[in-house]
Amino acid sequence: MKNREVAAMFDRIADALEIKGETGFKVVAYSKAARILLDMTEDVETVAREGRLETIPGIGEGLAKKIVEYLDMGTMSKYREVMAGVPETLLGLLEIQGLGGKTVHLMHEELGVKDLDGLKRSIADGSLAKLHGMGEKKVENIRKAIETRERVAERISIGEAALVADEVIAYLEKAPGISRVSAAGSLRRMKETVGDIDVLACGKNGAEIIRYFARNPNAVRVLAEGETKGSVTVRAGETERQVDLRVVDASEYGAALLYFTGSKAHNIKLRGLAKERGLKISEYGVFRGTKRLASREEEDCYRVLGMPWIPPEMREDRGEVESALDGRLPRLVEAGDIRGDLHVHTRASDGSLSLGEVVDLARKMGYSYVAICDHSQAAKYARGLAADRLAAEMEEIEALNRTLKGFRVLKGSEVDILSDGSLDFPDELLGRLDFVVAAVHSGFKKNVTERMLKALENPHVRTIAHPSGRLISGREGYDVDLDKVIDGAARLGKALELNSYYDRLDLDELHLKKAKEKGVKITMGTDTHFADGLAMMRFGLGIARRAWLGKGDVLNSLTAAELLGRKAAKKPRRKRRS
Ligand code: DGT
Ligand code: CA
Ligand code: CA
Repeated sequence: MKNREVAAMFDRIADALEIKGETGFKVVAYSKAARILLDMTEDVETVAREGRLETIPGIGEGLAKKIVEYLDMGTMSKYREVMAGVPETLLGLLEIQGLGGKTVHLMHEELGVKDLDGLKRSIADGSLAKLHGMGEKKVENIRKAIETRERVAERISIGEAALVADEVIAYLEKAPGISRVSAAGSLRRMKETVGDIDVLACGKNGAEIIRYFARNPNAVRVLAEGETKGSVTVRAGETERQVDLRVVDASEYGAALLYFTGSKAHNIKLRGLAKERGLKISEYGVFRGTKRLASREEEDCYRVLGMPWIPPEMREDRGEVESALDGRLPRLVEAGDIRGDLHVHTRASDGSLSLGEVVDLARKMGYSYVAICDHSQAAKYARGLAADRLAAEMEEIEALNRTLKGFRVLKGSEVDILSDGSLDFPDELLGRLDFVVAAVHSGFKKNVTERMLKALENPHVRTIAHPSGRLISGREGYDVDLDKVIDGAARLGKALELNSYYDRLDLDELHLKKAKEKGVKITMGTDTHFADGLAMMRFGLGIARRAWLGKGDVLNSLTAAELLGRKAAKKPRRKRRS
């Protein structure tokens, strides 16, 4: 049904007429026709085909002709005529809730408002409120609407974006005639923050898929709904997120996916390379002259450019194209390489899961071990365990392990690094643990570098949790020199954590890269407190891959026996009797 499309055209004509200063029956006729079309249950195309348009109350001869023109040609000359001369920036203001064409016209004429900045100034200096028909209350609503729009403009963490995108993609997979659908853009590249969410699809009828997309029950507003491109906003926590969908032909899916995955810098690099070779690359394919050499799969496009497929996480023009051309692309760590989660909380401290629940969830992830790292006593806010409670937990774990086959719970602790750099538990107790993560939870500004280095010197400490302490949602991290911590870890043969909780992702990709260069191994843990948290390993994995980490850089690729130390790893294997 094109009812909505035609209605949108009429609405925009009405808006544009108002911005141009027209009032009266003409404007009313267009917006009324738009409403009628939206309320109509019959398909406007059917009504038009049967010549019954003018029988609809509110649609006269003139409007009927325009509808027929649009259905036949896909354009409306009246629309183009009205739009001519209306500045984009003024039209853009109509997106703000509570702002109609009439108000925009008045603001423009009387206050000289040309764009959003001008509008904000007229709110701030009180001139908007004095405008005819305005008043304080209306202005306050407009001010709030602007705020909401600007919140949409902020970036969100990959974890929040993935939640939205997963839902949209699951919904789209049920679209009529859809054959492929994938995330693109920064989300597919697993960037730690995402601006808008890009989705690519192909299927039989693009317009139909986009109509279905726009009807997503989670969609707050439909920003665009066309033949090949749709755009909606979807609620994501406190904010709204823009989701862009493009639908392409199956024969061009790979080229489009490559283009819309980006990054822009990667695309530009490929374009330059293609040019050097007398080729051209675009969202439609790789061409020599007018001959299309590749477009169906990403692999095909890369191949005709002389290189293997490059994982999306690497596509930032940070040397990946050169490596690919030289056949030196590293093999990145994969989900299947991760044998366990090395930082999990239970309800013994501030988590919500029992030991048994953690084990069940870890097994569902396909793991063969998990390290329980509850907080230590100094972390009072987190119900940190005193020595006796830790000892009790260790006993509970040992008892549980005796009942488990092919799975091992590691006795661990997230032990606080105190203000003098000493640890919250005595060495004797730490020595009885399988896996010790040391963490700063207080004194964020006090000698953090020195304290971390001192903690790394303790023979029982394997790794430092969330070394920067930042939160992606906005908390500044510790006052710490991470380069020195990385050097210290390298010197002492210790690891550092990639905390994979979506709001941490700490170390970040830059420092992971530095750590790898210095030979420092990485431990990955989700730091989960909840049932759905173990699955966040995928975000850590994305960041690890963005830092070019391989299987060998990540201690989670070891077996539990290997992790527990050389002795265990070197034990001669008993020959299995057949
Ligand atoms: P974001 O949304 O800010 O987190 O970042 P992206 O990378 O998702 O960027 P976005 O949504 O503006 O565009 C999606 C992809 O489309 C981008 O990664 C590459 C491609 N693209 C967009 N604009 C351009 C452009 O001007 N040139 C080229 N070569 N590619 C572009
Ligand atoms: Ca994007
Ligand atoms: Ca986009």
